[in-house]
Amino acid sequence: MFLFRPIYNQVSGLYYDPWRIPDACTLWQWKEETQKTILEEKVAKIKPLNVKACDKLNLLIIGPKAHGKSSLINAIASVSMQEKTTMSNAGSGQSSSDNVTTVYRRIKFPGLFDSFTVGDVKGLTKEVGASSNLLEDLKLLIKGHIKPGYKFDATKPIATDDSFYIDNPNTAYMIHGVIIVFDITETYEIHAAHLNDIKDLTKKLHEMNIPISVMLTKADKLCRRVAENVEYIYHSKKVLTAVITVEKALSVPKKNIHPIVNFEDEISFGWKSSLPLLVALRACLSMAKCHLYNEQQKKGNAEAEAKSK
Ligand SMILES: Nc1nc2c(ncn2[C@@H]2O[C@H](COP(=O)(O)OP(=O)(O)OP(=O)(O)O)[C@@H](O)[C@H]2O)c(=O)[nH]1
Ligand SMILES: [Mg+2]
Repeated sequence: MFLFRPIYNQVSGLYYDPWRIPDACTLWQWKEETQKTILEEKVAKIKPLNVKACDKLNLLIIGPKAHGKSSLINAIASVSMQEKTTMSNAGSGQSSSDNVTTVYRRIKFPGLFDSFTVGDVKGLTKEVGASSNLLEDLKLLIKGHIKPGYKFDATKPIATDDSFYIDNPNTAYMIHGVIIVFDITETYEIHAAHLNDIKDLTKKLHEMNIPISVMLTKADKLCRRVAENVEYIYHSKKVLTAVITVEKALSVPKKNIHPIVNFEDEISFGWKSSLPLLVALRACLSMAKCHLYNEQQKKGNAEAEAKSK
């Protein structure tokens, strides 16, 4: 065994021991029961602590175009419905000239996931400065100032007299957690325009204390061992290298960076392919829940202080 491990580590493209144990609370096993527990007991049950004030946790998905944002939404919807579902148009992957998604959509999932929503927005582009108006819109959207249905305009950010602009948003309109979606096969050389845009946004998110997670899509395309068997995702050397690269480039802690596989092209999906996604989703939702609670506490304290004056 002692000799076997180093040889295995050297020749297989994998680490014998996983570089991440995805669920620290239980004995992690790639089993259907694990998927069922995380799905039904963890992800489906997570909800805001004060449901009267805000009954859903709002996540927002941002990232470069064609990196898999809409496919991720479809994968979440499919898991929620327990059957292959399409909620957001995903591209064919053949052309990268146009964004498929251009309108802000807030998706409520039919099925098990009724305690959270996911926002789908236009993707960031590689032309330097081209996303500056989109970034301004996203900052306002995160604060709850933009209604779903708004069509992004590359030439200008939303005006305060726009019919999709909300003057005084409440916590139910705000974003409680942001997921940066990034194609793992593009992490070796992150495009400078993407890096600048994402850094600009994450700086703002840090100021607002909004939790940030990164989901690295297309792990199956990066590593053939993951394509063979998704169980290798937490053993793959290539996947770990990508996670570390992103940690350094985006200054997001490693624990908040999750490799996943969307199953857009698959006709059906099994419990196994959805497991990394569920692990990632659970982590994002529990951070969003804490953030919303803290915001509500702050708001409550500020109101009490104002009354006492
Ligand atoms: N192999 C593989 N392909 C994926 C994965 N995720 C997405 N894709 C493919 O990547 C392409 C782009 O995906 P989309 O979901 O349309 O990307 P998007 O980020 O929504 O793109 P825009 O709306 O244009 O910004 C599609 O062909 C998907 O099938 C994945 O995990 N593995
Ligand atoms: Mg899209």
